[in-house]
Amino acid sequence: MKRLILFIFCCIMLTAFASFAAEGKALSDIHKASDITCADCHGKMKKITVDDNEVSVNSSCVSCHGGMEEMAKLSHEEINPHASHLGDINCTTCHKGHEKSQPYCLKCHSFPMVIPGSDAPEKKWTEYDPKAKITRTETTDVVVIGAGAAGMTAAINAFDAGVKVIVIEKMPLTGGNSMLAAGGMNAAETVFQNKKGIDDSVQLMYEDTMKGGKYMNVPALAEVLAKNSSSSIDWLTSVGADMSDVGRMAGASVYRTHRPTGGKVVGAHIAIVLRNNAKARNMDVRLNTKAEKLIVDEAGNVTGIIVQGKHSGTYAIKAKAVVLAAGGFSANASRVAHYKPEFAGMTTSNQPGAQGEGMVLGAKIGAEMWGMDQIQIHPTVAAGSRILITEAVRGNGAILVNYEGKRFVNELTTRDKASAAILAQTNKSAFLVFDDNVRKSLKQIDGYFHLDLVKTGNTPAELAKAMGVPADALEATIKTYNDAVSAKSDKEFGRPDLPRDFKTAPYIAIEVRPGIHYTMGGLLINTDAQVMSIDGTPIGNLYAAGEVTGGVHGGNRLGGNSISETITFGRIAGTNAANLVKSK
Ligand code: MEZ
Repeated sequence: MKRLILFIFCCIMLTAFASFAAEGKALSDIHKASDITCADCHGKMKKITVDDNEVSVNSSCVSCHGGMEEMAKLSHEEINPHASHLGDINCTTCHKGHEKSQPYCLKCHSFPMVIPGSDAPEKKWTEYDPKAKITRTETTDVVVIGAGAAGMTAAINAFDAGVKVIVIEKMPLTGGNSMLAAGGMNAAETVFQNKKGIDDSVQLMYEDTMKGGKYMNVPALAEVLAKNSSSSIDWLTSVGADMSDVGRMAGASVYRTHRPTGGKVVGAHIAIVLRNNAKARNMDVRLNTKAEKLIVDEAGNVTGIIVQGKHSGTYAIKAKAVVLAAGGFSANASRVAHYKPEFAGMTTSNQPGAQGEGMVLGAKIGAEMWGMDQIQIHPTVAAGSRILITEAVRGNGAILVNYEGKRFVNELTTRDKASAAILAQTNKSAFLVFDDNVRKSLKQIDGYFHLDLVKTGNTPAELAKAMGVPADALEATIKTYNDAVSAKSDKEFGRPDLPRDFKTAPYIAIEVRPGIHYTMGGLLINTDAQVMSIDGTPIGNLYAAGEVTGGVHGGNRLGGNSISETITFGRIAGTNAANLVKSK
């Protein structure tokens, strides 16, 4: 009965929404027209105030409409955002009361989806005004800027070391770009490699990382990455992550890319685990809160930050240590074009928040910037989209085929080389080609079907027709490749790992093009995750971790090393920040 009432209520609301959407109304107007008052959403108070996490309005949404699970059951559309991979996020991530509502996923995807209030005016962050009134000052031990994997890891480690932590995140949800990480996390000498009999070493991971980075990496940082990778897997496991599946990424000598069972997407899993850990500890994580400025004392030591809360305005947080974990700038097209004019106009695999403001905060107080023009393009972003087709698809067996129906590169070469090879082909694109056995080996491939990115055929010739490539050429390519798999040797291109031949229908293809994926440059740190200044000394009280930093990956990052970096340097930054606080 309760369900029926809820269903009828939602139908009435949706009908009302549909008619209002056409008139450009915000959600608050739509509610008002259904006799829902301000107090129904905001509670009875003399002056309406909304906290930056929008907790009270979210609980009002849930008390009327039900939570994500209930909402997911009401929708029978194929694309069901309430059942999405983002986990338990605020309703207000997508639905806004007084401004434009927009499904968060539409910032990157182009699903045919309109939600109530989607044609109301958009609210943007106001430009930082140095003269803005500081409305209040709070104090804490450690403040962490950014709630991606690096920031949340740093925050949880600092919190567990016994200090008071505030995390700020400008986006309406935690996860950052890490949430989109698909392939996995590189680590050497792990329990999971051991169980599978994989012979790997810290030294080999270090060498692969240096070679992949064209030996431009800061060696000591690459060493820290490799040395701590196994304990980072242990730490993630201890907080509830499943990193037990081990695959292989381009540029790696062995299977060392850890991910959840069945080859599920790693980033969303880790983001949800870290979010749940913060929740379980009742940590102070402030969404919709943007860092504006690092506060420094006369000696140049960082003593806090000035932030802008979406609702609460400009305020200061005084802290004994600050951890910058605000990510890279792959989604900042003009900044990318500034450093790499040849990448202008390219798509990106990144979430819209990846703008690089954290680097600017550091640069403004004299931080040393490392390799800002070292920008990585990922070879396989689905053509015409922002959807990354994980390297794990190639790792699990897919080949790259051009419009002439031929292979043209060792698919497991590094990203820079694979991208350059694709850009040299007809249409500057290529197809990932594989069979149903490869599909079954990697759970996340089902998502590409769901997103309608695949072409299929019951035979190689049928697939060729769907792709618009010559059938005889594709048939010959697949036969030659299958022979190479049987012979365990790829004479044509020297692919080092040939895990599966293609004999099981349906045959599958996804058209791909390179897209901006990762910025290797950023704030130079030392092995203690302290941010270095241009005069070569660490900046007092300032730590950094993740993509906001530069130097770990050199001139080209290996797939799977990013999540590895976020967890390892996040742990180091959080622990060292806490130790510093305790030593004061
Ligand atoms: O680390 C990455 O960027 C990665 C593994 C991406 C991917 O292709 O899945």
